[in-house]
Amino acid sequence: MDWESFYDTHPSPSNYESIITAVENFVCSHENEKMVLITSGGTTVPIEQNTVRFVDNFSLGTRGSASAEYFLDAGYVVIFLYRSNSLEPFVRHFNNSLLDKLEIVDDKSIQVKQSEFDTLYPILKKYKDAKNANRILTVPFTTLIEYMWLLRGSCMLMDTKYSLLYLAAAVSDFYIPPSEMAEHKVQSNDGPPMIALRLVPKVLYAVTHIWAPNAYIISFKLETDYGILEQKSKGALIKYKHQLVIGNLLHTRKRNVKLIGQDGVIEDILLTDEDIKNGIEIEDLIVSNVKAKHDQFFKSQK
Ligand code: PAZ
Repeated sequence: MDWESFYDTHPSPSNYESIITAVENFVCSHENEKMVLITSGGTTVPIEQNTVRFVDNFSLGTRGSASAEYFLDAGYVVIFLYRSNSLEPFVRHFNNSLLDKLEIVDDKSIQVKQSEFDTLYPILKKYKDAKNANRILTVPFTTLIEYMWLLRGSCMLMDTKYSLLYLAAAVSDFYIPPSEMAEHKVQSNDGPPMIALRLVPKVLYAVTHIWAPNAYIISFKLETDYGILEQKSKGALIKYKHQLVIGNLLHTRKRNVKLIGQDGVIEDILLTDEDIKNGIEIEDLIVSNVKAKHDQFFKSQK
């Protein structure tokens, strides 16, 4: 199925109009400012219409949520299109540990432990500054179909040279069309289910040629076999003609990425054990590299 038929045959989510209106208002209130759309986390593929079970993937949303913070630091306005319940900017630092940082005072109030102040303050300050200045909009998705609609709607609102599309979500390549799904919970006493997965159409062509041809577009490529990473990344650049592919391997993605541009140059970003011990995050280096490339692109456009 091609991408046009996909949108013709899969209706938009029920809250689509209100979400896209919020994105549109956000975009309009930041005209002529550098803006990044970050996609983050994995899409789910339900196997029942009344969904009890779904196919998911490994992505935690670390790449996207950490990058969002560095893009804000770099002066970008951020639209964060993320898998519901995956990591979010700022909050990611405290997942599961927030309660340990608080204490009850005289059974009357709650305060941050003094020993936690230095950790919490800079993060909370950046979060409040970004929120109060309306510099970040978070847009959740869960299923593949929700993601596909929200990606299209957001990209179409960001078709300018000010926009950077940073497509880091782990999007399923396979799905079950709702028309072919069981309506109710699949029953084990009916025997092992025979589930036919269909291919999800590649929408990167539409992103780069139709929805946002004026934006600076970065796709991510994840592989598990080092031997095919470069070739697949270069293949994507040839096919979709966008500006940059960031390639990474499942088990080393937090310490090594490869940036591959249309000129064929491959830049390696590699963290040492020492960097990791010192709390350096690879997203910090990725974002400063990408910002420099977007600046150059921006200057070259009329
Ligand atoms: O979300 P995370 O930090 O656990 O992983 C990041 C990533 C590997 C999903 C991302 O860097 C990436 O490669 N996204 C594209 C995946 C793909 O090839 O579809």
